[in-house]
Parts: sequence; structure tokens; C-alpha cells
Amino acid sequence: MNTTDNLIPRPSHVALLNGPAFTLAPTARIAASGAATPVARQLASLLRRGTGFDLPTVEDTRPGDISLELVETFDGGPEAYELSVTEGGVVLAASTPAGLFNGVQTLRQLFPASIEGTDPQAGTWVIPAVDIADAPRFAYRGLMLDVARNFFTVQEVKEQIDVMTQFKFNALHLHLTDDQAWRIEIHEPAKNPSGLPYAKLTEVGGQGAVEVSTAMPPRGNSGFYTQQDFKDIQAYAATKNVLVIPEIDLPGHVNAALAAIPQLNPDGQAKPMSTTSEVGWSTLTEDLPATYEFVREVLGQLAAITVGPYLHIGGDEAHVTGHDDYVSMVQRFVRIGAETGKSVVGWNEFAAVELPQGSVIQYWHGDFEPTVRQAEQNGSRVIMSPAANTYLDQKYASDSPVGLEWVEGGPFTWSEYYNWDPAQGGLQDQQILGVEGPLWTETVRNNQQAQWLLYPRAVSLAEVAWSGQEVRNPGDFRRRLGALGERLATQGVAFQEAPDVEWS
Ligand code: TNX
Repeated sequence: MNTTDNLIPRPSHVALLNGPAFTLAPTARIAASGAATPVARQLASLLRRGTGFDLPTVEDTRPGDISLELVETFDGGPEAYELSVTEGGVVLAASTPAGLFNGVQTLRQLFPASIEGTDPQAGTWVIPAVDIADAPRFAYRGLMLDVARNFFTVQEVKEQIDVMTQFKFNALHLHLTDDQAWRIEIHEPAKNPSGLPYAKLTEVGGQGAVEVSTAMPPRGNSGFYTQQDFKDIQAYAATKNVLVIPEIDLPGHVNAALAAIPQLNPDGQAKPMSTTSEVGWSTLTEDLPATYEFVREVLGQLAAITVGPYLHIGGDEAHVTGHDDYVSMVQRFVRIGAETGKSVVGWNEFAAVELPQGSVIQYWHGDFEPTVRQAEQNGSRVIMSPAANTYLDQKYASDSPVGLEWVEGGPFTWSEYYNWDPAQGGLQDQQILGVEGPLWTETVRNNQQAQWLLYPRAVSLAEVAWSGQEVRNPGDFRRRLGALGERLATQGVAFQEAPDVEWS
């Protein structure tokens, strides 16, 4: 077995060549020009750490170099790449920087795990001669971080991006608001007919967090992102081919907003903040004009600072919103969302309303039929997050120190998150935008706990989202996970050492 057998996610085509291997020499350079240069610089800095080599980025190519090439036409779409390794050098080709970035993640895994060390390691850096041609099955390969129940600093979010992107994830959904807290700054608008105190959303709502007695510590962290922070996260994410999808959860999961803005309550009285982890007990009010004024302002400001095409408006677990009120409100919210120019995303409950062109349904739980119907009738695309195959907050075992255990079929390890096909219930691949694993954080207090819940299960999801069913195989994946252990450990990433995996 060599590193070409251990790649995760598994590429579409891997052909070992008979020729001699490539050895990265201390004199090697990383060659690239134009839009390929930033990716080349990232590769150079990655390889410099573990090797201690200079690895300058240059424009010309010599034997022994790694060269990154942008080529015009390419099979497999914008994220595809081809990697050719021979004794004479490494050539990585793609039609976009995103494709090159994906290829770099593959190339990293072809070197011994010690290359991931933070200081120079002794060793020879050899890669077998190989041809790889690879392209993703789905365009959207995401993780979700619930920054509402527990706040994660900008730095912590960036660290999560660093780890996830080595598995070719390209979407980070930030769950910015919930009952316990409001995490995104909303400026005082010039036009404010009802005089809503938007600054209070973060002044009051930003102080909140969840409290769960078994979590360590019981109370979550508080804080919020300024609009500038949110831009910074997106700018960093963009360098790693990640799109950020912000969520404002409506019309349920809104207690923090009701506590900040008295006018959102029928009696005009602000609600008290709450730390409970109960769900489904708060709602906006259908017949209050302030409701729509608020939603329009918040979605408008958020859309204006969001780089990507998606705006997530929640829609889940509105258990105390009457059905008619739910339909009436959400029908207006999706239109307000679409008027910002973004594609509206919502949890599958929102498939109960007429969705604007280009909407995206995130299926997590319950009746699948409305999701499939909307996909068939109006071309809405689907993000697959079925709880029993993707919920990264669920416990590994009933005595796990962190995690929840409400999803039926648990406890859940890497295999439940691997052994499923997103194309199900009549949905075809073209109707599926992709796959996302949500990390709810009722019991999570820092990145280490988050990583331990994420890995290795998120790695299963990465392969489900990237690799075609025809190259996937649970036994082989289990073996490759084992080989990944040393790499994660060298990176200092916390992960659950699943007992059925032989960890390296
Ligand atoms: C359900 S999943 C929720 C969240 C909770 C989660 C805990 C979804 C759309 N809503 O509010 O955090 O369960 O697993």
C-alpha cells in the first residue's frame, strides 16, 4: 500500500505508472503564473513547514519542480483537476484556481503524513509515479457551524476552515441566530419607520448562549461578528475555495431577536433572554408590520455583505407558529429574500410555501415528499442533510462526553455517515446541489470538542459529497481512514478513534 491508495475523498481515476517515483528535492520550486500563483503560494507554504525546503514560487518550470497550470478547457467542470506525477516533476492542471486548490489537497496526501508537521521533519519526500483525473460528484460540499448556541471567534472559524478544506469541502454554513443568541451586527438603517433598535440585536442578543448541565463548561461562549468580521471570514474562506452561507433562522428560533427588539412582540414588551436548549417555543408574529420591516432590513444588510449566492432563512421547528401563519409569513420571507438577489435556502419545512426560482431546500428530517415535489415541479435544488446520516452533533456512543442523542438509529459513527447515497426517494443527482453536515453546538464549547465530533465523521461526508458511488467502498474507506489517523494527529486535529478502525 502506498499513499495513492489512501486518498480521501477517493478520486474518480487513479492510474499508477510503471516509471520511477518523484522525489521532492531541496532545490525544487513551485511554478505558476497569473491566477494560479496564490494557490502555488499556499502549496509552497504547506510543504515548507514539514520539509524545511525553500520552495520558491516561480514562473518558469525546470525538471524537479511542481507546476500548477490553468488550462482553458477541461472535463468535469470548474472544480476538476488532473495531477501527473513522474520522476521528472509534478504537473497539476485545472481550468480554475478552485480546481487547482482541490488538486493541491490531493497532492498533500500523496506525501508521507510527516509533511504535515509544523516544523521540519527528517525524511525523503517521495511520491509514486501516478496519473490522477478527478472531479466532484456534487457542487456543494458543506459543513454547518452553529455559532448561536456557542460562539466561535473569527480565529476559531478560520481554524475549522483550515481543517475541513483538506477534504475538499467548499461550503461553510453559519447558523448565526437562534433562541439563545444573535451573532451578526445589523447597522442602524437610514430608513427606520418603526424605530426598531437594531443595535440591541448584538448588544443584548450577542451576550446570550446556551446552557446545558452536561456540557463542559455548561454555559456556551458569547460574542458576535461585526459586519467587518463576517467579511473577514468570507475573504479567508475564499482563499480556500469555501463559500460562506449565512443563516437567519425565521420565523421560529427567534427568542434573542424578541428579547432585543420589543416591537417584534404583540404586547410590545421585550422577552427575557433564555439559555434553554429546548427548541420550537418562539415565533415571529404574522400580523405585525414590524415583523416584515425587520426581516427586510436584516436580510437586506446580510445579502449586501454576503459574497456567495445563497441566503439561508431557516424555517425549521416553528412549533408554536400556527400553520396558516407559518405559510403566510414564510411566503413573504422567501420573496423578501429573493428580492435581495440571492438564492433563498431553507430547512425542508419551508417547502410548504411556493418557492421562488432558484431556491434551495435543505432536507434534514421528516416528510421528504414536499422536497421532492418542489424539486420536480419548480426546479428547486436540494442540499441533503438527513439527520441520521449527517448530524455531526450526535453522540458516538451513549456515554460520549459531548453530543446529543435524539436522532433515531444512533449512536452514529463514521459508517452511518458513509453508508448512504444522497440520491434517494426519487431525487436524481442533477436535482441535488450537494451534501452538508450540520454541527449544532448545544454541548460544544471549543474547537477541540467541535473537531472531535466532526472527525472522522465529516471525512465520511466529504467522500459522499465528492466521490461517485462507483468508486466508494466501506471496507476500503475504513482502511483509508485508518491511514489518515497519523495525518490528523500530526496536524493536531482532535478526532474520535473509532474502535472498528485500525488507526495508523
Ligand atoms: C434540531 S436541525 C434543530 C436545531 C437543534 C438540533 C439539535 C434543525 C433544523 N433544527 O435547532 O440544534 O436539532 O440536534
